[in-house]
Amino acid sequence: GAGNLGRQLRERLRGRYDLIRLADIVSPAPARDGREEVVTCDLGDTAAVHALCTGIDAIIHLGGRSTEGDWDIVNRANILGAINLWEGARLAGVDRVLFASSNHAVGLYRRGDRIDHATPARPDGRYGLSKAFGEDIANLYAYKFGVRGFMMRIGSCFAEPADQRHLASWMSFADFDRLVTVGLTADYTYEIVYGISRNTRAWYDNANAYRLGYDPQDNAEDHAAKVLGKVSDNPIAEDFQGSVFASNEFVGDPARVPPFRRG
Ligand code: 15L
Repeated sequence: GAGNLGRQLRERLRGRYDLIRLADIVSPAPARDGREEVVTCDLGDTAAVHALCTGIDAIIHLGGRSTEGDWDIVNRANILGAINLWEGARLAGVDRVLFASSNHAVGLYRRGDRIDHATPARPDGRYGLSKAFGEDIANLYAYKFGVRGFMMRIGSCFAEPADQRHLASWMSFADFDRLVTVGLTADYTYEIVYGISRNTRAWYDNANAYRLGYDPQDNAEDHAAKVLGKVSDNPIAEDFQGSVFASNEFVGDPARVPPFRRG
């Protein structure tokens, strides 16, 4: 509820539901009316997370670590945090969990690869791996325990594209709202979709999101003039979709990372 995307969504969802409970490890801004509650909660605190899930129909899980981090940080926030959250959802009978997965769950595919919702994870770091774990725990809880899962592999959700890479990966805040609305209302059990706008240069085939009703209205291409040519001088970062998340600590042989092949 206090993070970049949570604050955006809070404004957009305001008044749409009987109750929106906003949680964060730091205090979210105070509740403004009878339809908001704010809770300060560490995702690693099992009892607190279970309590958070009670009396709620749908969880939008944007919490935890949102960039690369040491194992102990990623483990507590994103691995233990995911276990606590999905178990809390199961115990409380929550209908669905929408999860902010990330392009970094598949960040070691190349920028020339066109991947889709069925493409296996290829994490580009500890953070990306924790997002792949979130997708997998959601899969278990969806099929085995009936907690619907909507996995949004978010590209780059910012006010505007900031560099050339974002021409492929950007999602506007308005399209994020549209995607979340699909996740809150569509009929599904478990789905993976890409969290991007209708970008001309997208690396992702987002047909699965469109099938479920996502109709993005923005296109990063409208900002191309400002960001074309804004690239780094790091060849590994420029090679992989995950950019610096992929190149940081990379000591392997890029030639041994195969292109994506279907089937
Ligand atoms: C992410 O997963 C991060 O949370 C976000 O801050 C951006 O770095 C984004 O990926 C990206 O790849 O642009």
